[in-house]
Amino acid sequence: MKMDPRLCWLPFMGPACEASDPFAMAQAELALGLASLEGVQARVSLLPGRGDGYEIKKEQDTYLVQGGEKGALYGVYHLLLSLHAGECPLTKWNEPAFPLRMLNHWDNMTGKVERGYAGDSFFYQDNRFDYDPARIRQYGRMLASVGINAISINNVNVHAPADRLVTDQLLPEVKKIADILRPFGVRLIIAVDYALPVTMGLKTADPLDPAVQAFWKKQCDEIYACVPDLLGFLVKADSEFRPGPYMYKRDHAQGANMLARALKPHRGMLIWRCFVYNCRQDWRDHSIDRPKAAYENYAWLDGQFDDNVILQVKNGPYDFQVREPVSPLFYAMEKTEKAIEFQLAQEYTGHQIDLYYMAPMWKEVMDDLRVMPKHICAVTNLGRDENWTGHHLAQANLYAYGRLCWLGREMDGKGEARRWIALTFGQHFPEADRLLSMLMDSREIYEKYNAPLGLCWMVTPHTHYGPDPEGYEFALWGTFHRANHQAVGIDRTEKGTGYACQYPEDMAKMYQDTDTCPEKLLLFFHRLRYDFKMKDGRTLLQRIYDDHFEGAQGAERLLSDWEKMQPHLPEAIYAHSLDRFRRQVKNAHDWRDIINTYFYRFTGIADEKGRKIYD
Ligand code: GCW
Repeated sequence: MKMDPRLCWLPFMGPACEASDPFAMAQAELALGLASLEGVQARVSLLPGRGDGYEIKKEQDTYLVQGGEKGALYGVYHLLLSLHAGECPLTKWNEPAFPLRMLNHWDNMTGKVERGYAGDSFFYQDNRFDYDPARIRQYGRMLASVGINAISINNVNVHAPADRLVTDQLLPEVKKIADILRPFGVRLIIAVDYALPVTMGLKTADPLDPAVQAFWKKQCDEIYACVPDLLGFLVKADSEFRPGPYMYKRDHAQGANMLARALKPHRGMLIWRCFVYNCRQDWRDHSIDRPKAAYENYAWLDGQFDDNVILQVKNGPYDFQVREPVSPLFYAMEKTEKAIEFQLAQEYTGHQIDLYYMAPMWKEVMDDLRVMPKHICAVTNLGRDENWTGHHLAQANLYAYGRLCWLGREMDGKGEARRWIALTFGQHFPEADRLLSMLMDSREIYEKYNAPLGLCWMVTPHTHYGPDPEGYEFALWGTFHRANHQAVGIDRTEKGTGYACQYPEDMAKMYQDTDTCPEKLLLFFHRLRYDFKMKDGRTLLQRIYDDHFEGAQGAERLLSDWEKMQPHLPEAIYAHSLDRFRRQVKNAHDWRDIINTYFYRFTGIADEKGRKIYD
């Protein structure tokens, strides 16, 4: 049996409507949505100039959705989703926590998605646009239903021919996508290649060169003539072999402002990623420490960026690892607008094979942030697969991410998971509680069988699935743990690399002291002996063993829980995810055995509980 291609948390609506603008879409979607709800009456009206906000009242027997240009549409989805989830839809005036609520596609025009685990791109194939407009509309609906309002449509690693998306060669195609998504309130962003002027015939891409400035100005004039509401550009510069201003001995404010000035007359934004680090590091050299890189490259530039520049910073200082502290850049650069970047694509969190519900992690990040970045972004987990996300349950991450964008700190990950289950599997799904526990436990389970206590990077190089404790240890990416027979980890205190000192003083103090450093981050900040005593009296080594046995058991439990749900699930969904849970168990066993053996071989110390650790 094939899965329904529209399968998502809006299964009750059928194909998405076509309409000229978000308010017309709100009216059309409301009419369509009401057809699936017997006896419900509702109207939607526009409050001009009120943007993304909305409220929902009830007058006699009729729900009244009132909202701004996009708000009316968000309000309609709020009404429909609430009713389908069995919740009261009434709400007072409601506005999103972040003005820009973005997704980044890492889609290449070949059709391959970098770090994509849900099939090929649904925009491109064979180096050209190739999509089903109905599916793009359905995508627009999914985005609007949770309030996401901007997407970048190509990989930040811009490979030809995607570098031409900003030229007349491909702009007409970009326009078509923009036209489909505009009525859903979704604006496009294009990832640009900093070296484009050179590819197109100039001698240089130096941001201070007048010819380069004129080039981008002309390009922007052309772009905005074609797509007048393009949100702007996204740039990965001087990172992992991408070109950038450093090639011309210019700093990143000079580099970013040049593009920002070309965009400015069109009210375009320049989104500049801060994922800049030395990716050719020698393991013998202890003087550089990769997590320090973003702060070192950017903090000193505070106040120098134009007002239409947004710095996009990954949530942690490394790279979407299972457990990292919040990037210190979020506590610096007060005068600079920032966006926080998460990764829904499960690059380091199980490839959408292993179950990993992210909302609890986002919640921790939000709690640790003192000042909220102004905007929010995430790398998508989407592809051409019929269920959009590879693992059907990974859809919960896209849904919850939208809710995070809307609610910010107020988002309740458990409540959103419950709501997603009700919408996807029905309000009266008898296994809702079991599924909810599976989602809520999934992060801890995964973390336990992965690299211990914030150590990071014990993953198979390149693919990033499965364990390989020394896979990166002598490689050039700057991701070392330096385990030996006595100790493991990098000392990142002031006595070590000094990374911890990039935080505000009180936080630096907390992280530097093993008594106050959160246990889950101990090996991120400290180099510890295996006999280090944890708070509960266990040794570090025993804690590592215990976590790995428990994590693997957790994965087995997820599988058996899923098996118990079989009678209540559509066969195709059951079978599809069953296969993933089986693969997850195998993965968890590999992690458990390889990590435990790795440390056992160094220490020669057996598990206190006598469980099997291989020689
Ligand atoms: O985590 C790394 C990924 C790269 C990615 C890069 C980035 C798009 O392994 O595939 O490139 O991050 O964020 O730019």
